[in-house]
Amino acid sequence: MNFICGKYQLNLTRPHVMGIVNVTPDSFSDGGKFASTNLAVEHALLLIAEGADILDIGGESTRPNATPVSLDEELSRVIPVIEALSQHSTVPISIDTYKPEVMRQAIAAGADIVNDIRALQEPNALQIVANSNVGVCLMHMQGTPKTMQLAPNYVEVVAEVKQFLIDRLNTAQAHGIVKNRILLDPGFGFGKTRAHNIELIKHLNMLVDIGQPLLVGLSRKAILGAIVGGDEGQRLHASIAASVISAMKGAKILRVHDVKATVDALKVVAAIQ
Ligand code: 9MG
Repeated sequence: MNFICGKYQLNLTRPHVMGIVNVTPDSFSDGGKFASTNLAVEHALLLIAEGADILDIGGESTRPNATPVSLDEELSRVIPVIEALSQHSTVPISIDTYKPEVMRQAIAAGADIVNDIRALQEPNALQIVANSNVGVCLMHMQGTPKTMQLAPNYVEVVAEVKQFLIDRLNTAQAHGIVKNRILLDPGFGFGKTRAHNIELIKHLNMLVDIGQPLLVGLSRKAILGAIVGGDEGQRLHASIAASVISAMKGAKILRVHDVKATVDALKVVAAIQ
């Protein structure tokens, strides 16, 4: 199973690790834009050294209840990081955004993948990706980050998420984005209760059956905190368990904060598989 993204072609026979690089004021430095760009690039290069197969660069928090940032602010956070990384990175660079203009400028700056929590539903997003050679991750979300955890509601969560992903896959293909450029993602924690998330992990095979590579992001998420307790910094072991279970159930890309630990855990999965 090959995933084509920009100048890269990833063979997803073994599970791959996407390392998270948040370029938000709380994640790096309070020493201004230049300092936070440098720290983000340094962090990204460390994740590559730890074995990351992909870097995911994000300038706006997508946590529940997060306040949106302006287009200009997001651009000023992520574009310098992508420009710098595109000179040095040996792995594909993903831009985590739902804003079409950020997609456009990130692709021009050297991004290889668009990771879109809104699955290219914003006006013009489909065209921007279609008119490029980047890969794309289409994610399911009910609501928006501001509202999504207020009252998530499904009759049959797995079937509904699956149908949404199939619809977005078909729409992307109809706009000229070929299948081997597309990843699908159930969007753990995005408009889902604990029960919904568990149901989705349990039945991940139903989403694997769509036939596209699945990306899973459970790293340090509240669902894991609800199971093991503790704050975000205390969810490493639970995150590793979640990555291992997801990979064993067929996920091909794991989006994580803790790259080295996940890479080691996934080597064990690959050896068994
Ligand atoms: C940006 N972001 C935060 N969580 C995510 C997840 O689970 N999947 C994807 N694709 N992106 C995410």
